[in-house]
Amino acid sequence: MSATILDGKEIAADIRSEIKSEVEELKQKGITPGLTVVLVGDNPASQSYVRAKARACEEVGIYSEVIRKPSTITQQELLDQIADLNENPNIHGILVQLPLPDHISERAVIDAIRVEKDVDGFHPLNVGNLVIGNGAMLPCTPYGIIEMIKRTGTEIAGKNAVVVGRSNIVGKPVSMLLLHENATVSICHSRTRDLKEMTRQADILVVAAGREGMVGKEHIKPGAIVIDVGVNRTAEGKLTGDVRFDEAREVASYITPVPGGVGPMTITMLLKNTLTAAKQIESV
Ligand code: L34
Repeated sequence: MSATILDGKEIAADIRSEIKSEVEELKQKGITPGLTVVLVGDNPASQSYVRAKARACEEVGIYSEVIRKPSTITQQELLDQIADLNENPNIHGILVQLPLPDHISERAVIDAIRVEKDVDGFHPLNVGNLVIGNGAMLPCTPYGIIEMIKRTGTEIAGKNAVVVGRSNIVGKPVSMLLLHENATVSICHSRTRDLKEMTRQADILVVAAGREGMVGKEHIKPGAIVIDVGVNRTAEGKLTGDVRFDEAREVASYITPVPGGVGPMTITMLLKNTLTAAKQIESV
């Protein structure tokens, strides 16, 4: 069997065209959704993701601006910048691209973002609401992953879902979303004793460990849905996932490629969250 490839670009394009028409409706009511992305330092990967985010905003008619700050900025200066954006009536979404330089506390910065404008869904109140199932702003990558799984037409309820990785950005929140969809969820990590034994039980396998090629066909139950969240650069500068794609596709039923899988969905759900934030803040 050869898996069907879950084309993130194609699914993203469908969702973006829905977002675009909703943005047009809002504009007719005099509201233009606005997003500010704050980029600190000159990490090349961050620069490329931030450019892609700005381009995507433009594509759907969302106003966006990128504020670039040198890596020497102090934490207080960054907090002051966020305080300004919290008060700016034209800006409905604030995203501080991670990682931040070591001398700045990511937690302090995220906590400073007004919760209604936290389009990353990283603020503790949004995280808490996500756990409770209380209508939170969902973090973009996990939100995109659930959309991709749903679009396979597969019923998630009752399935075994295994998540490899326990980060605050992906592993933990996607586990919660899968739980809300009534999957039986296991979370694996670097201290898991027998990874293969766990992942081989997965009907839905989400790999977000950040280790190039760590999952191969021996980890995959035949017919599983495999979602690869890895974005690793090889020595030659090529982008690859955490899953060995060529062998995994022989076993899986559906699989996401890297690039062109989860990445474009992450950006699309950011657009969706910005639209949602604008509607909530403007009460429409
Ligand atoms: N605050 N920081 C904050 N929010 C986020 O949601 C992110 N993330 C992660 C890094 N830091 C963040 C992103 O945006 C990772 N990430 C991200 C976003 C988009 C893509 C990859 C990672 C993406 O579009 N990837 C393309 C390839 C891009 C390339 O060639 O470099 C893909 O097709 O996978």
